[in-house]
Amino acid sequence: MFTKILIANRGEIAARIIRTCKKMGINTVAVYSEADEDAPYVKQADESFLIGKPRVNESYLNIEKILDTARKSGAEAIHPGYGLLSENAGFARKCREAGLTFIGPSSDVIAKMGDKVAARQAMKEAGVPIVPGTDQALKDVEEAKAYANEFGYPVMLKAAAGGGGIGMQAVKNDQELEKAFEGNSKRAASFFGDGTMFLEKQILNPRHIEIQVLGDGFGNAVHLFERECSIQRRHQKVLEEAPSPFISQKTRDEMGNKAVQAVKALSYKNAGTIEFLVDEEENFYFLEMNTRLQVEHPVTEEITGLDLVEQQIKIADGDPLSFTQDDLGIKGHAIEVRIYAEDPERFFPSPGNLTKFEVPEGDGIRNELAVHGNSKVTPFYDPMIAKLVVYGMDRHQAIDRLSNALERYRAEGIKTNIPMLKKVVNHERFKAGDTKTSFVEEFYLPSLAEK
Ligand code: MV4
Repeated sequence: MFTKILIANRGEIAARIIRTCKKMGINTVAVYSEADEDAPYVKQADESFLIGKPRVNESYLNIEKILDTARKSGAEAIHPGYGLLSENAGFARKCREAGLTFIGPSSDVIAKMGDKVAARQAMKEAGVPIVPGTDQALKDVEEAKAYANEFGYPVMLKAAAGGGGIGMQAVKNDQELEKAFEGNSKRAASFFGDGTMFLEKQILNPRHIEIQVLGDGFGNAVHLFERECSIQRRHQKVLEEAPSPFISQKTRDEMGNKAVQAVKALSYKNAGTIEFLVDEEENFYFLEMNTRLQVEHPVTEEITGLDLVEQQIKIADGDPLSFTQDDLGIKGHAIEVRIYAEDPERFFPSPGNLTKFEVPEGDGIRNELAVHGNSKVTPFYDPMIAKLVVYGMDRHQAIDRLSNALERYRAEGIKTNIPMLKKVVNHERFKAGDTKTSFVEEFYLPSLAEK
C-alpha cells in the first residue's frame, strides 16, 4: 500500500480524502494557494505546500508545480478529487510518466468519456441505451437540420466537448436550429477549445439519475445503486439523495446492470458514475460518464456502508475488488444538500468573512466542511463551503433530520442558500418524491414572489 498520497485539490474534498488516508495509515500531502493558507484541510494534512497565487491557473491547475511537489515530498500517488485536474487526461498521463500513481482511470478512458460523441459511441457498443441522436460530429447546420427532421423535434443541440449545459440548447424547429447552431458552436469553441456539435432527441421532463460504479481493471465490476440528482439550478446540483424516490426496483436493477456492462466494456479501473436521463415512463438513456469521485458520493456511502475513497485507493494500488454484487445492498435513505456562499434569490456568489459558522451534530448527521468559524470566503473558487449529509432508516426520517439540521445550521457574515434549501426540503412536492429537474423553477422561484 502507498505510504504517502498527495491531494491535488482543496476545500471539503481535500479534507474528506485526508480523513480516509488517516484511517488507512497513509500520510498526506496537501497543496494550497495563497487564498487557502487558512483553510482547514491545510492543517489536517501531515504536510502542506504553498503552490501559487489564488487563481487556479497559477495553483491548482499548475501541473508542473503539482508534480514537482509530489517529487519533493516523496508522495507515491496523487488523488485529484473532483473538478480541477480530476478529468484532465494529460494530467493523468503526466503523473504516470513521472512514476506516480494517478488515483483514477487510464488517460485514454478519461479522454474518451470527455468527448461526448465518443462516449455515446462507446456506450452504444457496450449495449447501454443512449438517447436517439447523431453518431458523428455534425459538419454544418444543414446536416443538423437533416438529422433533426429524422429524429423529430424537439432536439437538444450539444457540444461534444461540453457537459454542464455550456453550448447546449433545446430547439423546436428548423428556424430555431438555424439560429442556435453557430452561436453554441462558437461558445463551445471559446470555452472548451472545440466547437464540435452533435444532436440528441430531447427527453421531456427528465430526471437525472446516476449509477455509482467500481471497476478494478481485472474484469471485476459492481454498481452501488443510484443517486437521484434532479434538483438543480442552472445545471448546478442543489440536493442529491439515494435511493431515488422515483424508480422501481426493476428499473434500478436494469440501470445497474447496464452500468456494470459499461464498466466491463471499458476495462474501467476506478470509482465512476454513469449518468442517465430517465423519462416519465422510466425509460433511461445514457447521458455522460464521470471518471472521478463525485461531490455527492457520500449519499452512496451512507446507504451502502462503503468508503468510496478507500475503494479508489485500493483499486489504484492494484487490489482486486474484495466483494461481489451479491454482497451489496441498500440500507436506509441518505440526502445531501450543498451549502453555497451565494444569494439565495439571485444565485450570485456571496464572498466575504464568515463571522459565525456552527454546524448541527447528532444521529444521522454528517458534515463535510471546507471552512471554519473565522474563514474568509474568497471569490476565486466554487462557492460551495460545506455539505450536509443526513441518513435515516427511510426517506421520511432522513427528511425530518435534514429539516431539523437546517434549522440549527448557523452561517453568518455572508449570504448562503440555506433559506432556499429549507424551502425545498419542507415543500410538500419534495416530501411526496416529486423531484423533477424543473423543481426549482416550478416550486422554489414562484415561492419568492409570495413573500
Ligand atoms: C438533455 C436533456 C433532455 N434531453 N438531453 C443538462 C446538463 C447536461 N449535462 C445535459 N442536460 C440535459 N440534457 C436530452 N437529450 C435535458 C438536460 C437538462 C437537465 C438534465 C439533468 C438535470 C437537469 C437538467 C436541466 C436542464 C436540462
